[in-house]
Formats: sequence, C-alpha cells, structure tokens
Amino acid sequence: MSSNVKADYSTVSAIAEFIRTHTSIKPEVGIICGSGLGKLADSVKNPVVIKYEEIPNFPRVTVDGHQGNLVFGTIGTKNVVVMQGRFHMYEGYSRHEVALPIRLMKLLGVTTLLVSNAAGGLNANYKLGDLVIIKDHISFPGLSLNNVLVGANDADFGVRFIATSDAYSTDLRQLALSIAKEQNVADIVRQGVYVHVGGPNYESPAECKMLRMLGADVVGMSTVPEVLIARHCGLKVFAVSLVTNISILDEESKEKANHEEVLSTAAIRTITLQKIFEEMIKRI
Ligand code: 6GU
Repeated sequence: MSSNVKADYSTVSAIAEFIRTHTSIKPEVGIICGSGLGKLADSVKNPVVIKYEEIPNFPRVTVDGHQGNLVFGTIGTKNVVVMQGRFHMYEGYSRHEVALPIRLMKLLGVTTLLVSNAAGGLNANYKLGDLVIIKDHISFPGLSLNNVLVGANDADFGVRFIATSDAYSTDLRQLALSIAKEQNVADIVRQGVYVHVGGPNYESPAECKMLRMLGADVVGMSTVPEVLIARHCGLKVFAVSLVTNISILDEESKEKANHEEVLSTAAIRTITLQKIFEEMIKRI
C-alpha cells in the first residue's frame, strides 16, 4: 500500500514480461470482481493463478471478502484474466496502484473489461439482489481532483483529456440485457447511474437523499477509477452493480449498512452474475 510504484509504461511493461514468464495465455477479456464476487473466477477453465504478492511491484489486498489473485485461463473460447481482489483509494492505495492492474491487462492484450461491484440501492424501486447495469456515473472523487488520471499524462497509454460520454459500451449493455432475458433473470436486471463516493464510511441518510436528488441509482466506492483508466487506454467497458443493501434515507430507521450484509447478498447472486458474464464473454 502507498508504495512509490508508478503505473508508467516501463513499469507496467516489466510486470507484463514477468507475467508472460508464468503463463503463455494472452487474455482478451479482463474481469474485475467486486466485494464477495470473487467466485466469478470459478468460471475460468484451466486456471493459472498468480498471487498478487508474487508479482513484482503489484499492490497487495487489505479488505475481507477480497482475495488477491490474477487468474488466467479460458471462459468459452476466450482467454481471460480475472482480477480477484481490487484496490480502493480509501485503503490508502495511490492512483498509480489503482491504475496499474488495468494497464497491465492492456499490455497483456485485453480489449474488453468487465467490472462488477457491490453497491447500495438508492433508487426506491430497486430491491436487494438486483443487478444494475451501469449506464453512466457521477464521481465525487473524480470531479474534485482525487481523480485517478491526475498527474502527467502517460501518452503511451492515452490522451490527456478523455471523453466519458461513451464510457459504458452501449453494445455490451444491450448484450447483457438480451442475455438476462434469455436466462430468465430480466426481472432483477436494471440499468442505472452509479455514484462513486470516496468512502470508507457508508453514506448518511442526508447524503443518500442528496445523491438520489442528483440522479444516482446506486452508490459505491469503486469502479469509476478503473473505468477511467480503462477508457484512457482504449478498453471497451461493461460494469454492473449488485445491490447488496438498500441505502437508508430515514434518520429514524433501525436498519444500518454493514459489510456482512454486503458479502451475504453478494453470495446469493454470484452464480446469476457468473452466468451472464460467461455468456457475454462467449459473444464478445
Ligand atoms: Cl450503501 N455505500 C457505498 N458507498 N458503498 C457500498 C454500499 C453503500 N453498499 C455496498 N457498497
């Protein structure tokens, strides 16, 4: 955590070289698993597991429910790499550490990134366990210079000023919706706006009401930094939130958000999400 490692081209290239000495698998699709969703890696056939701690200059994990592995293998006919365990800024990771795994995927050959996360449901129509395909985001850290792209632009990866209007691929969102219909889970799948907050505390009721007024449907502490890095280096992105808890908008409520509920709800939907991801990967 908070190492001096930079996610510049030469550092990331050296890590990519290290990976290539451990596996000849050239991944096309990268997958990032959110809290409690690490089982998505179980879909990978003939897995080659490389622990984060074995990889030089790679960050280490600190949160319960997150393992720390890169899992290489195949899903359907595609070569994939799954990031089992991710890095949040609230843990104290630098923007370089958050960027590094995504840029590594890029240099290993990934062209499409699939991201899942656990999130609080702000939209009153959402239920526990709903899957919310992210169509757009609001990022409080991103808007206020706690943006993962702050710093000298690394032109080897992308341009200084990137558009975010097309961050979440329309094609991939449509594909996910069709698959959800085919798999008879369309009733729990929605599309919405993800609001990215810094964390690590869950939002207060007043904050939740504000976020709702701003047009957000789900709230979480991840994903946007990875998506920005991915879009900067030209990856196609699909992201989905699992509603692991319903945000409390009433100060008198006896309910309260907790990490255990987040993990137990995530476990219920792991298989559903796994099946959607598997089918998407086949058709990408
Ligand atoms: Cl309610 N808020 C945030 N910020 N992150 C979450 C969450 C809520 N539930 C899961 N992750």
